[in-house]
Amino acid sequence: MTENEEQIYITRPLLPDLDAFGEYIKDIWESKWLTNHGPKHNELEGKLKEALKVENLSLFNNGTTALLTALRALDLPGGSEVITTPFTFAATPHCISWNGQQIVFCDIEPDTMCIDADKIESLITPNTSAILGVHVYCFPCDVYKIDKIAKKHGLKVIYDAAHAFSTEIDGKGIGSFGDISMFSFHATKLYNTIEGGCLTYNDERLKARVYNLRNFGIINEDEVAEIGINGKMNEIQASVGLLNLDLFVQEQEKREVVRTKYIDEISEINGIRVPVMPKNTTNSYQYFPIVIEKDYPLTRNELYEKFKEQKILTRKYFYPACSDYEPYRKLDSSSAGNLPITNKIKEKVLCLPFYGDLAEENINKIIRILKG
Ligand code: T4K
Repeated sequence: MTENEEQIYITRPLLPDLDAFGEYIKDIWESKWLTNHGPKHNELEGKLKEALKVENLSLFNNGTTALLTALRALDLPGGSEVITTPFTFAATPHCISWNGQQIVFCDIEPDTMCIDADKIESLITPNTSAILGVHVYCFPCDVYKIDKIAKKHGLKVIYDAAHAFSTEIDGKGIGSFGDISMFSFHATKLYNTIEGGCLTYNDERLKARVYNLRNFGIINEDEVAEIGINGKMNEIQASVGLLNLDLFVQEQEKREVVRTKYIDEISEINGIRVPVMPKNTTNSYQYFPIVIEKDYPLTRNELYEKFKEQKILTRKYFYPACSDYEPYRKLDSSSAGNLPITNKIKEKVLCLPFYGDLAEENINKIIRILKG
C-alpha cells in the first residue's frame, strides 16, 4: 500500500536496512548472547556517548525505566517535592509518583512550552528536593536559569530529554546539563531502538550506582545491595540502535526539508503560530507543533477533526495536561490559578505529521487543509 492509500500518521519509525539487520541477528544467534550487557549493548553505549556529546551514558530498555532509575540514583528523599511541568507525556509525573516523591506542577512558558524558570522559585519549600524539566517537542528548557536556581537552593536537576535527541545548546550536548538527563529511544522517536532509552550524567560516580539499580541492585552473585529494577537493553534493541546511528542525521536532513516547507507556507496563514527554536540551540526534529490562535477560523479541535476526516492523524500532544489526569487533578499545584499558560496552550496546540518520508503531495494536502 502506498502512503496515499492509508492513513497519514504523526510519525513513522526510522528503520535500518533489513539485510543489514539480518547480519546483526545472525551474529546474535551464533553467539547466543541475547541480553545482560552484551557486546552490542556495550558498543552502542560508547558510540552514543560520542553522538550525544556527554561524559557518561547508561542504556535502558525504555525511557520510563531510565527516568525511574534517575530519580532513585539521586537519592531524593521519599515524600519530598519535585517541581515539574504538567505539559508532558504521562511518564514524567508517573515516575516521580512511583518513586514516592510529591509532584508540584509549575506553569510553562508560552514560547518554548517548557517549564517556566521564572515561576520555579515561588514553588520551592523546605521540602523541595529537585526540579524535573522536560525539553518538550524539540525546544530546550532554560537550562542556565534552572541551574542557577538549583545551585542557590541546593536542589537536584533532572531533565526529561525524551524529545531532544542530539540537541545542542551553545555547542554542548543537551544531556550534559543538570545532574541527569533521560532520552527515550521509543519507536516514535527520531532515533529509536524499538523501545529503549538512556541516562546521561556528568558525575562519573553515578555510573556504578546506575548500573546496579538497572540490574535489580545486584552487586555480585552473593550480594544484592538495594532495591533495583530490570532496566537492561537487549542485544536486538542495541542492534537497531547501532544501525540507526548511521541514519538519524540523514533523517534529520529530510525532516528539515519538511519543516522548511511547512514554515514557508504556514507563515502566510493568519492565526497559526509556529514556535521558533532559540538561537543558541540545534533542533532535534522530533515534532512539528503549531499553535492555533483566536483569529484562525477553526478551533484546534475542529482542525483536528477536519484532518481526521481526510485520514490525517495529527496529535494534540499534550492535551489533556498531566494536571488534568485523575491521580493529579486534585493537587494544589493543579489549580487553574497556578497553570494559566498550560491551560491555554493545551487547547491550542497541534502536532502535524512530521517524518522524513512524508510524501510531498501529502505535505501539500496538509497545507491545503490548513489554508482552508
Ligand atoms: N517523557 C516524554 C516527554 C515522552 O514523550 C515519553 C514518551 C516518555 C517520557 C517515556 O519514554 P518511553 O518509556 O516511551 O521510552 C507515544 C510513545 O509511545 C511514547 O514513547 C511517547 N513519549 C509519546 C509522546 O508518544 P502514543 O500513545 O502517542 O503512541 P502511538 O502508539 O499512538 O503512536 C503514535 C503514532 O506513531 C502512531 O499513530 C503511528 C506511529 N507508529 C507508532 C508505533 C508504536 C508507528 O508508525 N509505528 C510504531 O511502531 O505514545
